Amino acid sequence: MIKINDVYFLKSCGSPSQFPEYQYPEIAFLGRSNVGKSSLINMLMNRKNLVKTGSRPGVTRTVNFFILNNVISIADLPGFGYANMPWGVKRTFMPLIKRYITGRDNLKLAFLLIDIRRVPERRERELLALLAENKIPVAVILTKCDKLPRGRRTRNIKSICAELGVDDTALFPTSAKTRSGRKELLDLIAEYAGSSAVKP
Ligand SMILES: Nc1nc2c(ncn2[C@@H]2O[C@H](COP(=O)(O)OP(=O)(O)OP(=O)(O)O)[C@@H](O)[C@H]2O)c(=O)[nH]1
Ligand SMILES: [Mg+2]
Repeated sequence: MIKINDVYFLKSCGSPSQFPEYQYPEIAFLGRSNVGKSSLINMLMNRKNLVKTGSRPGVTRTVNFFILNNVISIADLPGFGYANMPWGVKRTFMPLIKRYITGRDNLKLAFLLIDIRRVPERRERELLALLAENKIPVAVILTKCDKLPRGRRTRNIKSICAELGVDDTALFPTSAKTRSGRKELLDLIAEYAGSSAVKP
């Protein structure tokens, strides 16, 4: 398990040309709006307000980069689905997310977050396919597990596995509220920390 010694916000980017250049291997947090990407980062990093979260979808509207322990970077992405922009325009961040996945050499591991109460849909399968094409390993993270009793949780995990065609060992149940699943994810992050950011 990686120990959180030092984590800081580096940069917020609305387009790929602004993405930071460095040698850190990067972990991306992907998933639909409101699934809990930003909350999970705060929970993992032991910080209440490192990243802004909110009850309405569309809180994160740029790619936000964080540096952990000076060895690994974390990218918090906007959700796919639609976000209500302040000036009353709806926009989808799917093109930005896809450009991030296909163009980001630093990207070493993707966390694809899925709300445990929902079945994965087309866009999640689309992202899994795009990540596979780009040879990026993926961990499927189930969020908001505190919202279901244990029996329903087990049933939903089964149907999510069936839908995605994966074994339940490929899924990581978590809760930002109860902090469950934190150790498993920090272990996974530790495996990638310190690896080279250069693609073979
Ligand atoms: N009960 C519960 N609520 C959660 C959990 N994780 C997130 N939430 C709530 O879900 C809402 C959305 O959380 P965010 O972390 O902002 O979600 P996001 O995926 O970053 O959303 P966007 O930035 O809009 O894409 C907030 O009201 C959080 O408090 C969880 O594990 N349990
Ligand atoms: Mg967010």
